[in-house]
Amino acid sequence: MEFHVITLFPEMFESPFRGGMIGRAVEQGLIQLRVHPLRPFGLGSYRQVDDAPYGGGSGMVMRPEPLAAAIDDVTGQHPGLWKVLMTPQGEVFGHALARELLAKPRGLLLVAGRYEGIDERVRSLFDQEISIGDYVLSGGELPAMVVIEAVGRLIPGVLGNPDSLTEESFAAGTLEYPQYTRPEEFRGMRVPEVLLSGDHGKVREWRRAEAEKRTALRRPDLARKSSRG
Ligand code: 9D3
Repeated sequence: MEFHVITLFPEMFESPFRGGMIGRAVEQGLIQLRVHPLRPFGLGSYRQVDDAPYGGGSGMVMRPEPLAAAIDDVTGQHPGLWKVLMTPQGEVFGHALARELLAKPRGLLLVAGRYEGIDERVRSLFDQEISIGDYVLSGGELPAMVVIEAVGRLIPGVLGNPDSLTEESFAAGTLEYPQYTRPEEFRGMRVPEVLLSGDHGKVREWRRAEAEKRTALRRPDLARKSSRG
């Protein structure tokens, strides 16, 4: 799958995707990640990409021309990309949205904004607007990386172990069951006896019940969703 990003800070995308699962998928050709700097599309000899807001106020707004030129350039070379603006005003990202983005056949173009926002007139150039949650970040770069990681790990072959996908807790709508490894006793706390019993049927039932309890207690919103199916 192809991921394209337009950003003023292309170097932010280097180290997070070098190692790890996504880096490996890029090396294997399962993911193509292309980061396109916005700066060369800036105006004048200073390559200006922002300006003061009409009507006054503090902060700067991204001018429409550089964004539009960068989007035209990328989509001219790669037709059919699903164009996403990363913005605090977007639809809140989650597992269901990750699955929808995975299904975009020509890949994704994620645009990361900076400053106080973008000129309202470039909104119409996008297919979708996405936020990663209700907290303030400095720009759309980290949100774009979150989307790339969450969608990327759903691509068949990207995860080492295919079991971990089918058991994915957010897909099932529950939190994970409690996990234990060695030693059998740590600071007086013992591993639940059932996990040492070797009875796989009992283990499965215990885990299901614990996951359900934990979800009801900590994430009643998820519990309601999963009991509705
Ligand atoms: C503090 C400024 N805010 C109120 C006037 C507006 C604002 C503008 C730009 C707040 C954040 C940003 C930069 N953030 C993003 O571009 C962004 C983001 C985020 O901040 N949180 C969650 N998801 C996203 S996606 C893009």
